Amino acid sequence: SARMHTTLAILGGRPAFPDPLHVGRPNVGERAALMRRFNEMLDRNWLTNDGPLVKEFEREVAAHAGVEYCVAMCNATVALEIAIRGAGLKGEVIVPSYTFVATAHALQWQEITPVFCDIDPETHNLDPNKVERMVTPRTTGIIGVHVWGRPCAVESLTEIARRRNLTLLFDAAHAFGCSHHGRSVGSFGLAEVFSFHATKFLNSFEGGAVVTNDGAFAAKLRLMRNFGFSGYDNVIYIGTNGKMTEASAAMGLTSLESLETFVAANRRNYEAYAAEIHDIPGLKLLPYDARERNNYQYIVLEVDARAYGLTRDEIVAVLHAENVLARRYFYPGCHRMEPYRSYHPHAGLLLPETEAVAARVLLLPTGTSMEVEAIHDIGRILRAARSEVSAVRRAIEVSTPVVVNGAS
Ligand code: T4K
Repeated sequence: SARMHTTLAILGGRPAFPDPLHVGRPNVGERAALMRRFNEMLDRNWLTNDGPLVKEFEREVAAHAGVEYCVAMCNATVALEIAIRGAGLKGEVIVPSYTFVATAHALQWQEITPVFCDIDPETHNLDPNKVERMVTPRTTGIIGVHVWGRPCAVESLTEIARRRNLTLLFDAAHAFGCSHHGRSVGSFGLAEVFSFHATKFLNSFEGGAVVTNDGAFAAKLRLMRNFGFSGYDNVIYIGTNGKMTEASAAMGLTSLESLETFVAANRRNYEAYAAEIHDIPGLKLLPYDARERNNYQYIVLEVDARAYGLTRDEIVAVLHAENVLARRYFYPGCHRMEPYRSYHPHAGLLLPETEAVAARVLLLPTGTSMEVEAIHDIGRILRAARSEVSAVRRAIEVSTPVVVNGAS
């Protein structure tokens, strides 16, 4: 771990950390178990196409999520695309803009219009009170996102979907291992989609899955994942290649065996950050509901620029100078990314809370590779920056070239 120097790096001191601390360092389980699975896989010479490790991983994920069916995929973006297509969504689908752009792209990729709905600033998730007014005659569905693994307003969305005859899916990319009112995320709506990307709580290098209790839907997705093949020569749907490899399933199964270790590390980090941050004016650590199961995978800080004295972006500059690579997820919101920005240039007018949250959030490094001592150092940096606000601001002003709109 790093020693703290008295001078902040942005003011000319040496960076607190010699090597970058990333948001999204993978959690890796037992290496020997992974290598054993790789060897067995190579001995079998069965590498993909619904192999035994993928089948085992699907059973395990379904059991963890408390659902009947799991269809593993190559990543969550393709899993979303296949679930959306399998559910027959078309026209318009209501989604938050405050999400990773993949949620919107999975729709637009198949010419379905994502209609961006504003969020509740407390939860960072779809505001159910604003969802219904986004419904038009072209609306066919709603995709709720459990941002940071904190479940969205499942009951209200379910009720709106039922009343307006809409299909409800959930992007649960962040929420493997989390619960809502004691029930595991995975069984809400028609289906939910997990991501097992390297940066996620549970990783399979790349990977994703659709989980559902609807057997016919699961069977359909299974065919669509494999080009629509039903048996050797018989194609009965349009399909794509969404298959998970055996190597990914080997990693996923190995990760599953260490889930408790991952949660414990994340939780320890979360508590260490909470202890550092609770008395710094202008900074708030987004809480997890202690009555639920959480994976504590994201350390989400909200900056009140007036109370702290520096803006979120200025704090990010301070941290980056120290080699703490804080991230601004999901700035600036999908509606400010292409092609959505060009299609709907005024979407922001309906998304005031999305814009406000995207302007004040930053994510800090956590996970099994993060040490508590480093979190103490980050706490000291955040306190030091607050006591030297004007010097920090001057340093940023002279070092940051004026960015001309449109120039890269
Ligand atoms: N829905 C939601 C709500 C999502 O958040 C995501 C993905 C999806 C859907 C789609 O799921 P997938 O199709 O990916 O399964 C990252 C991830 O690539 C992405 O999976 C994730 N959300 C998103 C929130 O974050 P980037 O572009 O920020 O990734 P990148 O390359 O900057 O990686 C983050 C940091 O992690 C790096 O700075 C370094 C570190 N890292 C990364 C990798 C891959 C490592 O240390 N080792 C590694 O192997 O999108």
